Amino acid sequence: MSDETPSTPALGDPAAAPLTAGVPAPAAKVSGVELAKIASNYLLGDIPQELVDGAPGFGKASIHLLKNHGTYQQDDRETRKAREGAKSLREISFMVRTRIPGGKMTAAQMLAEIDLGDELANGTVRLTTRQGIQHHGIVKGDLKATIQRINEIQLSTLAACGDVERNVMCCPAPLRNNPVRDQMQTMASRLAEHLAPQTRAYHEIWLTDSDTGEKTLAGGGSAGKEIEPIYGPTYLPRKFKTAFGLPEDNCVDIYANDLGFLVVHEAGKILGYNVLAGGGMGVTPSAAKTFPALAKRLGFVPEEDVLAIATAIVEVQRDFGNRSDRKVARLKYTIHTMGLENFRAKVEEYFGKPLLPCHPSDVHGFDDHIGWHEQGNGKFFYGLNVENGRILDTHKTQDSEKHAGDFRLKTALRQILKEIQPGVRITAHQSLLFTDLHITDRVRITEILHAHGVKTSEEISTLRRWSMACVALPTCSLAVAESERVLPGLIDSLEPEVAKLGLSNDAFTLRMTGCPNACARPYNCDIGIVGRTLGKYTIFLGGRLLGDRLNVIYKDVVPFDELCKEITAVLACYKAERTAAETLGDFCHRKGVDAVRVWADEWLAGARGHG
Ligand code: SRM
Ligand code: SF4
Repeated sequence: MSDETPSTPALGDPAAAPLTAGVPAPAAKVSGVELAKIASNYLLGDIPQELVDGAPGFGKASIHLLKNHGTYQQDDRETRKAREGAKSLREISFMVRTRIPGGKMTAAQMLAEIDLGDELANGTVRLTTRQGIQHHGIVKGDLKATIQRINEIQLSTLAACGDVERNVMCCPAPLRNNPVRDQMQTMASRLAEHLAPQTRAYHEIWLTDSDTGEKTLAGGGSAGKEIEPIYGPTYLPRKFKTAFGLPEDNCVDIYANDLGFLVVHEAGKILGYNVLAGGGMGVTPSAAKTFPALAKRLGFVPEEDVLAIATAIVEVQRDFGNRSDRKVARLKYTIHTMGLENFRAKVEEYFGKPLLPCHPSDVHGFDDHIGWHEQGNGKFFYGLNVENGRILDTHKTQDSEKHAGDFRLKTALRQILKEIQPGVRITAHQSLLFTDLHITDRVRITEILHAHGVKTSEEISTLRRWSMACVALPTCSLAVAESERVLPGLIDSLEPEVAKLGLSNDAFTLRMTGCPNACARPYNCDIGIVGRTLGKYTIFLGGRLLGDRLNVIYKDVVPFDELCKEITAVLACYKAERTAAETLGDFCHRKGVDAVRVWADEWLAGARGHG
């Protein structure tokens, strides 16, 4: 990864953050969320009573606790206006997230998730940037049935959200000719299981029949026993995210995670893992103490020490993370506050031995696994690009008016899953892999997609393939601008401009979010577009496909309607001034955003003959 400091700061700046001697925040000042956790008896709280109290939603403490169970209380923000004069402006509904380690599923599980979306949610299914699945629009009365149905298919929502280890990401490519990926994927699943919360509250609330089930209290029945041996009663100060990736294929964006395991391998054998710690993207622009950060290279461990080092790091974060101010409670702030060397020493103390120095290997490649690939065992897998992860049937078009009324991805997927029964994997780019295919399935999958107005991955532009957007409006309570709903249109406008510049085959990442929380990881990609306020965005440049360098602000408060021309001008500059084989991100980083801005503004003003 690059240690160079950008010339123009990204949002927030580590240098501006306070250094407070590396000690935990005083217990007296713990945040409201911490108080809710302390009082909850291992995440039980008042959820059982409130679940059946007849009110449309939950109380404040339960809303916090419910996240750990995989659900968010939300409302469709667009219906608020229509409800003026009603008792409440918010028509409460719930988002439910399934945690799927490494995004690995069966066809039957995926079909069940699609059915669930139709029967209890809003009729769509959303693949996430962390290889999970979200449903929106679930009413309180259906929450238990939703979570039960997800558990019936051997998946879980426990710890999909909340102050715990979230979905463990792992490169999903099913390459059987190289045991490294299989072995790494198995390790990711083991770690997910190892770090899953142990509380009985989840089972008690969601999986016990409330009429006939035994009435226990989550922690109460096991007095004297350690309920949560790793987390303890207050879990972690904040969300915690882990990913497993390869140097030649950083498809999981390993440097954006709290904890990364970068596999070190030679001749088909895993030598061990480089351990990376303290990555995270979210920032609060009004709080200078917040900043996006890439994970730091901490040390190397042999395979047998993966669970132990992960436990040690989680426990250090548990004991030293900030529990009074949630804005600075992620591991990146703990490391910043303690200093990397103190943090490493503390981790080694918890680990019980010194860490070996990092192996020199680092990320140098990236594969989104889209398109047709041999698996290595005589079978194939196919990566289907799902635009922004949204699986639906719609009268809206995929990317042009030509196919209006014609786009039925959900129905196409149902047919593929039922007829061909492939293995399924979700990528960290909100897309799907169908695995274990026969050569003959290629024609049939293409037929099914076309019959439902869905383009194959080969038929979409490189630009669209490498783009992604977060959910944002209307469900996300933190969104200040549109994202998923407007990115396809922006790409429609950009495609002809990119073609005119002769850049249609150039791969660069374009990621959009509806606020600075950065759920589509816009701060380490080539072009980041981050919602600033309704209809206006900040453009970031200078990260790259490899995800190992943060980008910096290029222009701020740009109206949506101007994004196409602003990005086109940057691409024109890239086309004119790049060196051979230089990627967009590397070019912007080398030239510097200030110089790119001067060039692009002249181009837009016509001074360079093309404006
Ligand atoms: Fe996220 C909060 C959606 C990946 C950083 N994220 C949210 C919430 C739950 C909004 C809220 O708190 O009320 C969003 C739900 C919106 C909705 O209506 O569905 C939300 N985040 C998503 C998803 C669905 C985006 C997507 O389009 O795929 C992703 C779910 C992943 C999963 O399956 O677990 C998602 N979120 C991410 C990522 C990317 C990643 O993890 O690789 C990030 C940046 C990395 C990071 O964590 O730093 C991310 N989400 C945030 C943050 C900022 C955290 C921070 O440390 O500042 C928030 C806000 C918060 O936690 O306070 C947030
Ligand atoms: Fe919501 Fe912001 Fe995350 Fe987008 S980036 S889903 S707007 S929290």
